[in-house]
Amino acid sequence: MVQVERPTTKSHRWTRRAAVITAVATAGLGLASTPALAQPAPVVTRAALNAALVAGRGASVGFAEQEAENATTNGTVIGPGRSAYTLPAEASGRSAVQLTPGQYVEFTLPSAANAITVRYSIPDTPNGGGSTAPLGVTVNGGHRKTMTLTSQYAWLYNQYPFSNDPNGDLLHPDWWITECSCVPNATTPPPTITKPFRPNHFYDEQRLLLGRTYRAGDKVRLTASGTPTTIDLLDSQLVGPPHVAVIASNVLLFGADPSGRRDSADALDRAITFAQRRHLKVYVPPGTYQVNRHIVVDNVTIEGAGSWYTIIKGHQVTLSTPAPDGSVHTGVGFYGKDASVGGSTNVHLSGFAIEGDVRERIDTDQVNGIGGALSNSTIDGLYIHHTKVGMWFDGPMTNLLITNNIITDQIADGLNFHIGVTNSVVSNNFIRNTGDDGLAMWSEKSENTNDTFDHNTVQTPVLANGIALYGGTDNTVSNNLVADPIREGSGLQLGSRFGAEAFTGHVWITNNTTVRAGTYELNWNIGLGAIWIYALERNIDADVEVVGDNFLDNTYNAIMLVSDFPVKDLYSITNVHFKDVKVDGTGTSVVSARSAGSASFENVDARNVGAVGVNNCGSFHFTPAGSEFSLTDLGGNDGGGTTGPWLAPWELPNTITCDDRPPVVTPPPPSPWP
Ligand SMILES: [Ca+2]
Repeated sequence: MVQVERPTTKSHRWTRRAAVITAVATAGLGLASTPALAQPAPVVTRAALNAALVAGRGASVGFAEQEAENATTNGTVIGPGRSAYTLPAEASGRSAVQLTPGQYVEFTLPSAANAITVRYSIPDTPNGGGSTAPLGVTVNGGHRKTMTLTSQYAWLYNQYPFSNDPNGDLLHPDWWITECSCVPNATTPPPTITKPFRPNHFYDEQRLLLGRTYRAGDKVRLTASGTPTTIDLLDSQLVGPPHVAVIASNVLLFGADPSGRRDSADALDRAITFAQRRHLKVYVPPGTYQVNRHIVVDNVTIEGAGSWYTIIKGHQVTLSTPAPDGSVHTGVGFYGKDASVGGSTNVHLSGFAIEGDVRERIDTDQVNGIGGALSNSTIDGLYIHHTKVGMWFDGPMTNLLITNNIITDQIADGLNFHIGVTNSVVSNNFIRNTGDDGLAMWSEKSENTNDTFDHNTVQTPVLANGIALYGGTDNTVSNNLVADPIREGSGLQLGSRFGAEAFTGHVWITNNTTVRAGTYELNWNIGLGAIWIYALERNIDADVEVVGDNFLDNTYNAIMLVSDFPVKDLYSITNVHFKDVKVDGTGTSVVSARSAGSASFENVDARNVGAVGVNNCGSFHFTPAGSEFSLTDLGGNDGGGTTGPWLAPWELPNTITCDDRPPVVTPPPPSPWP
């Protein structure tokens, strides 16, 4: 992969430039340099971390990310805070800036830019459904533009599958809930349920081409007007000129409307048919194209001018009768043929945006950005926004390469390999604000085999996990960066659940970094681990190799191995191996074991550990023989925290140290490891 210039490099360069300006100014005035003349250097981070801490991990992206809480503002910084259902918890870095109308946050560009992405939240309407509000954008005090922010795609409430109604009663009064530690409709007197119940999914993001290129050091100011506005971060970048394909089946020649006024779905179909007959690719020039259904793709190449220029945008459409697959809506999406009719092959999609219109979660609806079965295919450089799942594949299928895409603001997963997806790679993609797992492999009915998630960045999934594997054979999760999972999930999960086939062969979890994971699990009322290995429906006994991973600033634990209490005597977790792992900061323990089984540890170094290094409950029988979970010390496991070395001899091999809810000791921020 091409290594692009890291934001820290840009930041240093800007600092030097600022120093030169300051020197010239002070020389002219004959004054000594004073702090008042120095410009504050822009703070560029990755997932709110010093980029040096995550070098080589996560996606290499064309934009620089700046957190609002590090910028100049006359508003109010909120957070940091990690409690679900709050604005700070869902913000990158668990902090943001709140503006009342007239207040601003101002970012200093770290490098030349002609485009920005703003991640923000504005309030919902009292009865749900969302509203819009203007946001003023100026550069160096001029060049005023207005973004129209919306909360129509944000703000969900209540229990699965969630609701847009802030005033609704519980969707499942027969489910146990943690808020009352009870089953509400089986409780007398009935508990009082606070409304809105479990508000979440507060943020959305929006892109803006600035219309010209500004320089490093120029100041982008965002000013709220009309409504209180929370700004989480700003991404800035220099977007290159539109890609032009001359020899192609151009959709304009088949009646597509780049103004977005007329429906262009049929025109795209005609351009695809022509391209297939003449062995051409399809080209979609700059413009916004209205498409309100699936475009079925097979044996075709479709190129846009780049995701900032070519926008395929649709309304959600209610079907008059449900589709055979159970959908009650349709919407914009590019779909391979269903695997039951052989799937599609040789499909290549690149360089466009898919803007959906999905505002509620209906799991039977096929309203995903990309769907169906795509073998021997590539998907590169798309921006997918406001669909249910960015990319959801139902195999069997094989040999799909997914690179350099951005998937944000989804109702459910970012990407899911479902049912027998094999020999496929997901690399260098950026995922933010999903309503379920960011990246998942779900081996339901048949195994996903020999797939890789490599060098992706996943930020702020508001529910579930950054990256999750549910069963499968010989799959790899490597070099990813996962930040800020919020509830009912964590950074990385290996789960035998959701009807998945067993893990078999090897599972490689290699050189990933998580930060601010190890979340609170509200249904269990305990803290999870940044990596969460969960035997719910089967044993986990494949060769699991966790090597070279860094778990930073864990809210609770770094590592959790658990079998749910009702099945604790049925399933175990064995054959898990941790090597060359760094743990920097845990609110509680390095390892929490709540299962029978075993794991080995070699060169697992930890510091700033807030509780006993190993919280070992085993399978909760507490016999004189010790815990049902044993640890093997293969050497080099150094460091610790408040209670001494994290892997002390007295803990080995299976000393019971079980403590459900140890106090949380907030660690210092992550820092370079000597
Ligand atoms: Ca932030």
